[in-house]
Amino acid sequence: MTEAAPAQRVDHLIIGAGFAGLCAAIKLQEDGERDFVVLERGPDVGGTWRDNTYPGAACDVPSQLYSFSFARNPDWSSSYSPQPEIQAYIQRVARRSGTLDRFVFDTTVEDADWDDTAQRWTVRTSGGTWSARTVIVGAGGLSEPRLPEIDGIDTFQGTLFHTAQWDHSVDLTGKRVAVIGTGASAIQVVPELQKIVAHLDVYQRTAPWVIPRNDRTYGDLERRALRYVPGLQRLYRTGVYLAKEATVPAFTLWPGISAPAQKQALANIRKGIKDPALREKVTPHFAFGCKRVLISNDYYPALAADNVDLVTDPIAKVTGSSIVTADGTEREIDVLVVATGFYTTELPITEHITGRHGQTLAEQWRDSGMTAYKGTTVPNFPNLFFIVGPNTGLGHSSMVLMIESQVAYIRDALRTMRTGGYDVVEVDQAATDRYNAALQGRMRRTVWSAGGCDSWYLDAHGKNTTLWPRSTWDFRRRLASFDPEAYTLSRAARPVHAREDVTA
Ligand code: N01
Repeated sequence: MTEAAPAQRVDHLIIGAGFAGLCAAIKLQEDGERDFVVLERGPDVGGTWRDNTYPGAACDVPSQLYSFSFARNPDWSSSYSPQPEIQAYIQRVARRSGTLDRFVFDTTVEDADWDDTAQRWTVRTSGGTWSARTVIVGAGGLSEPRLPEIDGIDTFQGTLFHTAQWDHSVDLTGKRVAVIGTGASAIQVVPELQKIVAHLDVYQRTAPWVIPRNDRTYGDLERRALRYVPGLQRLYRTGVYLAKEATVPAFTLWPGISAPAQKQALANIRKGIKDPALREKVTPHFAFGCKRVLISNDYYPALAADNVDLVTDPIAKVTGSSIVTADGTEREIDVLVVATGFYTTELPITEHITGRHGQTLAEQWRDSGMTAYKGTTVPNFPNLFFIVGPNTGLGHSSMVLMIESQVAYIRDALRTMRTGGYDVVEVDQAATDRYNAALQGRMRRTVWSAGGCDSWYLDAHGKNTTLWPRSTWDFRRRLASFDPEAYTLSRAARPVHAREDVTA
């Protein structure tokens, strides 16, 4: 029997090389840290923007907000960037940051266990074992595709793939294709498929709210101005940021104020679809904003096209070559595209992270649902930090803003450990409970909870464990500096409650 190779030791181990992991790597390096590694299961940086390559994939958040504040991009081609541009941006930032030599690609984290004796994490991966003092999880909130559980789907003999795992080797031209789902991914891919397939069936379970896209191409002059006029891009970005933040109360306090936007969405239906029966089918029956508000100019016209059917009868089963709906209708297809979203409230990675008492994160969260302190730290999981953790998602703006806030907080935590000579930092249960009680109290009033819909924001108990119910500015303020009074910090031998002894 061959002996297992010894674990490679690092100070910090980052999981994931998307916006989150990359931001953490860049900022750790800025702080003078070099003893860290970024493990990435894919072959490149980019995360969700590397994976989602379906036709039409683009950002539904304005481009100006979809970049790091420390690496603004004057070169976006339009106000909503297509996926290839975002992926190229992430690659460029990674290359220029000088951190890429710390990235290990094609390496999947299999298990991460806290070793209370060594006071370190043991991280087993497809490429060997690592021992790290701290682990930063930037594995993404929308990174695990969810396949629908439909009777017979595993017997389908044609080609089947998820939008996040697009099979570019399949030529869809002239094929009979079905798309299951009508969320953000579906409404982007449907218009592209409609142009090339022989026939498209779109299976809708719940009609989404869709407002016009209002996209605009940036001219050469405009791009030059953004690049060379001092302060212009910052000003533009601030304007877009404030416009987005102004919509927060419509989601969190007074849903009534989104009435004009809802009117716009209804007008969008009338503009795109002439057939009254089809208009009725696509008209949502829940409050505007309860599910993610989608933006598109070409989704409704695509549904109205002669080669497209919108199917609203529930799917009964999938056969070897068709989809059968509850009314008994059988529709033959060659290719089945599932646009059914992601695991969001039961993140698969949590089954593989084991804390102080031998319990996995998934086990700890089984009854409570995902809960963390400031979306970042979890009791019983020392020296573990989440980026895009529980209740850090947004219904209105760019996740990059949240990522930067969390990374600032983590940096300050590490700085506190460094300067105070602490080996272990662990958030207190009481602080976590207080934080989440306030957060969930706030959540009750939001349109996501009270708007009469089911969505990926809610877990199996109907609890919203994914979104942040305030402004991004508020989140940033709360995470601006590490708050040791919510933690127990300890040196190798004796635990010290932060309140007793914090010099940082
Ligand atoms: O996934 P979704 P998505 N049978 O969960 C339906 C981000 N994103 O990939 O509404 C039949 O929103 C489901 O129906 P219902 C963005 O944050 C961003 O589209 O649950 N149907 C729904 O219609 C977004 O919110 C961009 O009744 C089934 C759809 O599948 C998030 O990713 C672009 C079903 C799933 O919609 C997820 O979007 C794309 C079943 N068994 C995505 N199961 C940007 O532009 C599910 N559905 C930045």
